[in-house]
Amino acid sequence: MRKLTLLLAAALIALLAVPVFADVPTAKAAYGTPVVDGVMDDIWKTAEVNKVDKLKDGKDAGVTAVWRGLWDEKAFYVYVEVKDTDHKFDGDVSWGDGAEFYFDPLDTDVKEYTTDEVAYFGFKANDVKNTSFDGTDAAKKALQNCYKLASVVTDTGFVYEASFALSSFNAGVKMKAGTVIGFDVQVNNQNAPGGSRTGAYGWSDAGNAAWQNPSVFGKVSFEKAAVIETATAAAAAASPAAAAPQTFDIIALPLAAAVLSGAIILKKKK
Ligand SMILES: [Ca+2]
Ligand SMILES: [Ca+2]
Repeated sequence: MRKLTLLLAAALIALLAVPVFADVPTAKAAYGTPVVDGVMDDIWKTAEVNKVDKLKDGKDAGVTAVWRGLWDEKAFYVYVEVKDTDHKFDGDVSWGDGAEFYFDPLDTDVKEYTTDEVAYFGFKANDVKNTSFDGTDAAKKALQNCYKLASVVTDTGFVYEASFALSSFNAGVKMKAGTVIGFDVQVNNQNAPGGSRTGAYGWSDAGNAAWQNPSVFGKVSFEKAAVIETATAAAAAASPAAAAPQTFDIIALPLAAAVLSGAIILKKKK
């Protein structure tokens, strides 16, 4: 009987230990520093790919999108690729083809935008200076002053690359491995005349609630730089142009790029 009581108590503790955010997605941001220009750096290839595929508003028009995250001691970086062949930018900022970035960098899970720890903004893909921020006055100003954003419009879609100096947004944010932030991406699509949004897709938020409720954001953890323990890889990365078989160069060059960017730390075997 005592054993059963103990088992029941353990089951109850396990249940209570399940975090309240269990239903929001989690993502990993790899370590490294890209150039914010809308062009994919090699370092982005080391980052996890996350789908922005929850239709949160309006109708699905076949638009698809993915995002990746990186971090370093200065900033959190985001790279979003959108496939959307019908470009329209009419009406309000949130109605035209574009995107929105949501932040809860201290992972507070608050349920409204009444604290300075949370804020978000949106923009149209063809004019990233045409923005719309929301949050407290202090939070909006802090977010406005901490980011860089580039957009590239092609026939087949849009690319957004951005940096967010989150410790300047809020001094309490620790830019180090193990940090977890609240974050979400929304992709807006317009493909009909009239200046209205056709539909919107979210990474985490599936109910068009993120603009009112930061607790629906997903979670992003800052991962440690990968460590590869090999003596030969270290030698190859230090001198990628050294005479070596061609097949080896194919591996050595991206490896060297990743090492230089900080995503991979080569450690000589002892
Ligand atoms: Ca870039
Ligand atoms: Ca569109």
